[in-house]
Amino acid sequence: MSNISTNQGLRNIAIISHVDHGKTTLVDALFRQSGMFRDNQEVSERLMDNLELERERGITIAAKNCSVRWKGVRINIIDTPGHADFGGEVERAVSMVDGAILLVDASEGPLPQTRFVLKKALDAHLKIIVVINKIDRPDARPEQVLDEIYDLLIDLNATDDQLEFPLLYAVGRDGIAQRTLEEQGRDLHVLLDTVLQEIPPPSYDPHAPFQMLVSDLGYSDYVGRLAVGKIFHGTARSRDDLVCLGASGVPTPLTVSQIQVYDGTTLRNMEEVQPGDIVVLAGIEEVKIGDTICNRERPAALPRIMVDEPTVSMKFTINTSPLGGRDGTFVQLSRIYGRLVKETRRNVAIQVEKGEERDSILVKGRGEFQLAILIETMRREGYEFCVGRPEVIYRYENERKLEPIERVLVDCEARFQGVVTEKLLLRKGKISHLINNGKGRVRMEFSAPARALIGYRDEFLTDTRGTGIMHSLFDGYGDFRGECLSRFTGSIVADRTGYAVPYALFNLEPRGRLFAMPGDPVYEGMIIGEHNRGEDIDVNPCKEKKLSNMRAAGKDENVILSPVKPLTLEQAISFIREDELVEITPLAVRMRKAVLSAQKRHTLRPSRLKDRKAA
Ligand SMILES: Nc1nc2c(ncn2[C@@H]2O[C@H](COP(=O)(O)OP(=O)(O)OP(=O)(O)O)[C@@H](O)[C@H]2O)c(=O)[nH]1
Ligand SMILES: [Mg+2]
Repeated sequence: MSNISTNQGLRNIAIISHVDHGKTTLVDALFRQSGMFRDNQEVSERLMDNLELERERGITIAAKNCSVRWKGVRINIIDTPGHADFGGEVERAVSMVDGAILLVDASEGPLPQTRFVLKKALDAHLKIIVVINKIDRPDARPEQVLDEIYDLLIDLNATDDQLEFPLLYAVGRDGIAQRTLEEQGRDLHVLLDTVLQEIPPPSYDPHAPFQMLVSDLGYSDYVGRLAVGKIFHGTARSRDDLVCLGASGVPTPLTVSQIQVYDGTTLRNMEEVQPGDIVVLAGIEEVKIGDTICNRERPAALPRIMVDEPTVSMKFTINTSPLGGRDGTFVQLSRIYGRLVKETRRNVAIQVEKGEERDSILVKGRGEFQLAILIETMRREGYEFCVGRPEVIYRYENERKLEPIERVLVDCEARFQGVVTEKLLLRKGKISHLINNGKGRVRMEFSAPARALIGYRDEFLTDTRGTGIMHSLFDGYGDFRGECLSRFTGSIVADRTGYAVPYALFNLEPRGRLFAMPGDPVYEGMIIGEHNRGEDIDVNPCKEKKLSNMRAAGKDENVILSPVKPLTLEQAISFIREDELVEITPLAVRMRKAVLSAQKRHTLRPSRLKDRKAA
């Protein structure tokens, strides 16, 4: 009696790569060529990037399922994000598939996140198809990139089997793939054929009862909570009575109210679903990612999805600023907490707990960018709150303090090598590799504490005049490398409530970089600029010029101010220091001291009394 069958009519794959190597664009082309659209149908670019923030920023944030049909086989495809902060999405995706297409940019070659996603795929024993993409780039160097891919696989201890990967070259944007560099591909048929030949169809035990691993959650206005995942064994029909096994192992009974499969970018209702398929099941409200939905008579849990631990945390509090509570619909701590808990149900890489101090919530994730995206999403939903500086999560091992370390890859013009090295050493970085290609650019690799990199990216871009490329990847925990400042400048802080006026701002310009513009509301304790020096200064941004009889009043308004670039949410989050907060409302992002009153601040830190005198 055979214990293994395969579902020949199906393939499940994930598309993985470093950020921007062309995953979502390739999925578009696969849709077009598998006959999903009418010939004349208008189809938007990067169809799978359907979240508002994804379209605005041109990146994928959440992994998403879809399917194409090829030669009678339905191929379930998961488009994953390439940005390191959304790595949890990749971990979720590999739990649903039997193979992966690894895209590597023909010019950039494997980068830190290529390593991360490839490691996840190898650990999950997925069959890998390597596609060297964007060979149309004028600076493409596919032969070298192939060598680098081998090096990477060897470095990741790939087996001989894994080293014999099927290889294709592609221009995803034009919908072209080919087996060799010489031939001129015309379409993606060779890629689709390779998927059918090389990726094993899902296998299952024909005698085992129904078992499905919940890898994603959704919501429908009609049927409520949706559980998304792969059926490992067995079949299910609408109205079946099943159970859900949570982390505690206690079974919760459920009746299937609807069951669907992916059909292109939409869902199709099914009467019965087959083993190996990725399905969307309705009928249970209380379900979490990692749970197993299975048969009532013989319930057995599948291993829960393993995700990396969060490395960064941020404190959320209610907005206590004088301007607080005006724009937001949801301002109470309980509402903010409820929304954050809801996020953890969908997003396996985020954790939420009540903070140590009263009225605070601790949110943990993989990076400050991931948390910034969450904050931006909440703000657009009408939430209002304050957040503190992102802090890395330390670990302790027998008295040893450990901190998250990143592997940092820098590619910049040789003339900037000095300044970049200096800045990274200042941030407790250590250089591990330096390659000068002799053509004016250098590649350097550092290992640096994650905490020191928060906020460094902007500085790096300024230092390299926007031409430098920097990638970083979490590289495990290492010994704490000692204190270092997060920012070497102080803040320019407003000392009263009012509106900023041109005359006062003009006079403050020599003190540093201003963020406030004339007419902006300000309050005591609000940060309106970055001080040139290390300490804070309290200033009066509302001060009008004293009118004298000698001059016409209007003249004072005629000062010419330097253009001001207000900080974006992400910049603000990485700008603030430990004793500062970012105030977030649906309409504004402001920075402030945690303690607003100047007097209280200065009694807290007597050493700063002199700052006040300076002002
Ligand atoms: N030259 C060239 N550019 C391409 C090709 N495919 C995609 N691009 C461009 O590369 C950029 C990134 O494309 P995406 O498809 O969003 O990349 P992605 O891998 O999905 O990015 P993330 O999901 O954010 O990791 C876009 O500007 C595309 O137009 C290609 O074959 N050749
Ligand atoms: Mg994408």
